[in-house]
Amino acid sequence: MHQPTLLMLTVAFAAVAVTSGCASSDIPGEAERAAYLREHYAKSEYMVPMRDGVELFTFVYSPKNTSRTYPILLYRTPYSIAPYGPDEYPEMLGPSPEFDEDGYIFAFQDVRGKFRSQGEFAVIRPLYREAGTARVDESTDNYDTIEWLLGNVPNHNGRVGQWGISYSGWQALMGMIDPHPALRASSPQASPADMFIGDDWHHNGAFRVMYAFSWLAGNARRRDQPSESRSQRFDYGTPDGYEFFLEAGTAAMIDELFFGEDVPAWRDFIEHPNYDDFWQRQNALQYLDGVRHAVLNVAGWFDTEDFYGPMSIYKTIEAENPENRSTLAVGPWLHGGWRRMEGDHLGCIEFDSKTSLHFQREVQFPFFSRHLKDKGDWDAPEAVVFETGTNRWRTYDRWPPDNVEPTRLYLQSNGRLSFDPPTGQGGDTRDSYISDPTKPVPFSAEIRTTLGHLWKVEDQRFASSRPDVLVYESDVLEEDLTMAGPILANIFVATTGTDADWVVKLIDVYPGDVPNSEFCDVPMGGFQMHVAGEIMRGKFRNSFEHPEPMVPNEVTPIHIDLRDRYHTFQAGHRIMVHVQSSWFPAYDRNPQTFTDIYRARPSDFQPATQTIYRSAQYPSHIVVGVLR
Ligand code: PG9
Repeated sequence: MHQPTLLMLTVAFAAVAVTSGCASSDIPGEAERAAYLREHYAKSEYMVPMRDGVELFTFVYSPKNTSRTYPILLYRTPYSIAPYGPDEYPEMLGPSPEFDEDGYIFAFQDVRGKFRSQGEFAVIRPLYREAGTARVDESTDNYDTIEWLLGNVPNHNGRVGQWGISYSGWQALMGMIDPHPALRASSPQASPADMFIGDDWHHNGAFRVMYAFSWLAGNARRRDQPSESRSQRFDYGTPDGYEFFLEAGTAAMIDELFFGEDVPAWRDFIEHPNYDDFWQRQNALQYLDGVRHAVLNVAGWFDTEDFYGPMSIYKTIEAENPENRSTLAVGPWLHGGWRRMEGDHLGCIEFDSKTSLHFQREVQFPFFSRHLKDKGDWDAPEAVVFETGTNRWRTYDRWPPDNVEPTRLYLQSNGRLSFDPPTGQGGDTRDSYISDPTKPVPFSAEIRTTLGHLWKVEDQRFASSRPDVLVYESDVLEEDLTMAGPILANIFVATTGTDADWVVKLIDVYPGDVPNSEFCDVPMGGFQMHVAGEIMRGKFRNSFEHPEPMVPNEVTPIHIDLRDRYHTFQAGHRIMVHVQSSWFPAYDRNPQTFTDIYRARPSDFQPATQTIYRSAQYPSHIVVGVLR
């Protein structure tokens, strides 16, 4: 998330209008919103000293009404706490407008090494006790900041809350490790947890080259000194990212062509192609065994950057701290969409209500009010989850819910998908395609240079007609089928190469007579909604630390966690599965020759024949949790 204070403001103040019963013509504009905050909040700026002497630039907005005390709500970001200047106000201070109206002391901080703060920035800095470096990290910076705020900002009530989305959500997560005792409520939202396994940089070891490239170009350039200015937009010289990344080649070639000394963090990818110490030290999950205070974990079903993070953080807190009552909230949102969109649709897919407003008012605001102000009747639900397909909110006292039955969906002959296991034996009980690294399967039908947020809600018909994508489809469902919890793909494959990527997508196929959506001009009859999908890099199938070649033409089981979902395939719909061996340039290309992919030579990139088995002996299938 970039520019937290400027995010989603149209939506937010539409919400104010709704709360206060204003007609839509009364919705205030940006200037009015900032004027409201200027009238009610005083802005101060500080250089807050950390234990190593480095000072972090911090704004504090305090209510002018000092007749009562307020909790402090902290937000720390690498994306700038603009607007800078003592008289410049943003359009919103809290996670939603309710906070601004209710009164909090809002503290915003540029993290170490970013914008006006001193020090050096490290991308997802590991805890110092692991890195063996200076005795500071983002956890100690959180602690020191809270300590300083409590000692220097007047009129607080002694309680602190912290929230943030994505990188700032990860900052909130770092605040939860060895937390300051005044920290009473944390809401890490779309926080990454492990950058090799499932978040921004890699999924199961496959490199998210397009995203990593744009993020590092924009956020990780070397700087000479603190400054308010941002990096210039990278000029791709073409609107077509598919062509750009095909021509740019491997990570090592990208380094040579575009980054070099200017973006040192890019070298980390090249130096650490496997799940070595460098990546393991960044895995936040290993530090979550001391979380005693209240936590609200937030995720979006359609988040293409950090979905693994919040789900695994929630599950780890549950497992490691059984007495902790943390809440999981998951809605039908893209990355951070609960703050910057109303949440009534994504692309063509409609959700029938303003799901973000529901979350903001019924979950997030009561959570902080209860823990920071002892106000309201918030009784922490375990899980507040939105069921896509039927479009309703549900609460559960555990996630995944109890009453799910693991059920297998098998790949069958003639592109069929069924709940019955295959019976076929022998030679023709398999399907093959040629995967050619010079013509990888695009991740999107759109021509674009950056990944964007909507590719996982895009109609998948563009992919199902390719010869290098296998398609399996169920009969028309006679009744609704609800899946809740993890989805796993267990496929039996063979390749003629020595490495290969395996992508499995689970898709909801709409009936032919579905009316079109007012939100897009895609014909909705036959729409292929991407429900879940993941990639597994073949060489990591047994170990992320110690890659192994695939043995040419040997039948090999591949297990892919497609992550949790809560979706109803409605009667009249069909279930579909796609299998393919590239997803470009969302993921870099596998040369299909076992090698260090970041330094692969052009001659390593070879077409391969990929085979998927669907026999009694090798019954490739997807396991879903069917809700009873
Ligand atoms: N997903 C982004 C990110 C998080 C952590 C590291 C790098 C990038 C973000 O939106 O902040």
